[in-house]
Amino acid sequence: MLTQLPKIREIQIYQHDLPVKNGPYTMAKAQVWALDSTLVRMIAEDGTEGWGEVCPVGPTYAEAHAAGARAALAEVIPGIIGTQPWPILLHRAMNARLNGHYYAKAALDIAAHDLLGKLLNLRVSDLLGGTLTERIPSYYATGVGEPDEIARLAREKQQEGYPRLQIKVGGRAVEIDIETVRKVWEQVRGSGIKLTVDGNRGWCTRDALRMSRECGDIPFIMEQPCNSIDELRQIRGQITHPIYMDENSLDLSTVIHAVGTGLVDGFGMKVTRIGGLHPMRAFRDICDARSVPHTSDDSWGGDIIAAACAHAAATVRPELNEGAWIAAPYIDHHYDASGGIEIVQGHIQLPEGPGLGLTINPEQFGQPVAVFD
Ligand code: 0XW
Ligand code: MG
Repeated sequence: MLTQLPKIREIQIYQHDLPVKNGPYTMAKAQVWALDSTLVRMIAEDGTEGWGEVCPVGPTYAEAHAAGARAALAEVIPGIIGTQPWPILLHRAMNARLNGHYYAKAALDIAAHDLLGKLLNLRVSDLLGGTLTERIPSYYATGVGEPDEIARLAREKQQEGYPRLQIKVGGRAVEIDIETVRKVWEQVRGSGIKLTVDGNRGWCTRDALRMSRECGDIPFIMEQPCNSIDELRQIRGQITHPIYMDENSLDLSTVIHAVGTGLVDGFGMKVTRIGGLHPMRAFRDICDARSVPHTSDDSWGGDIIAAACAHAAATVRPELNEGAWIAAPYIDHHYDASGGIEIVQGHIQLPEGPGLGLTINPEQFGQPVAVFD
């Protein structure tokens, strides 16, 4: 007799504020002081529960915002009550009620993976195909800042053990960005640290070309320098620096096109933007097939997002693994008081327990903003 999974009985939505420690956090087109996170608690017929989260880093970073996530969740959740928490069934049921809005659906996808792992006594990384590492590389992302200060921070983070640095640029004169990158390089050159310069869509093609020409001796990766795919294509043949796509990689179809046409050399991928861990697995395998490096992170979020990113990143072929950025250094509390996800010497230890490996007490979030059963 094969085991049938218990069905999803109830889903609760919570709202939770995450103030930015030592804020604001500044990017080319966004400055944030506090983030509005949305949590979902998925409870099965037998009382087992899974947690999911989505936390856009403000309303201008991506085509996503906190109130939009909650509205989309209210639209899809009635369609998944009574479904078994298998990812394929879940995504079918969600897509039958709402087109797109992947970032909102991702919260339910993450909760279903957590629940599934708890029901089967397996870690999420194993559900995703198998765990390749217990110690996941992370990276430090500076905000846009004053050149000497960013250079000092870069040195400090390199010495702390981070294997990779992401320098934020854009939203100001490109001369200051160039000065920043040159000063960072003076501090970390020879250390072996990987370097990315992230424009967060903030440069015009002229500025991206200038940065590449004036820093031709510095081996950085240029991440999402301009706003659109067409602009990336326009600079692609004119620069020698590798290009990674982040914000433009909105769905698997775009990823297939970008990989298939050789438009970019890698991705900064966000688990929620692509729709959760199930599509993330497909994304990982597309990249694996063409040896395309990528991150496995998100734009912001607490322990739930951090754990989801860590589990996804633990399954990536090591040569292609650009690591998992998590927001923990900017958040002053954990959802799981004793087993929260932390960065130690630039790396994240994969949690040991089933599912995401977190223990979460819902009382800390107050009353749910919506309950569906
Ligand atoms: C560095 N991140 C992963 C965090 C911020 O949300 C922006 C993002 C990125 O790479 O663009
Ligand atoms: Mg980025």
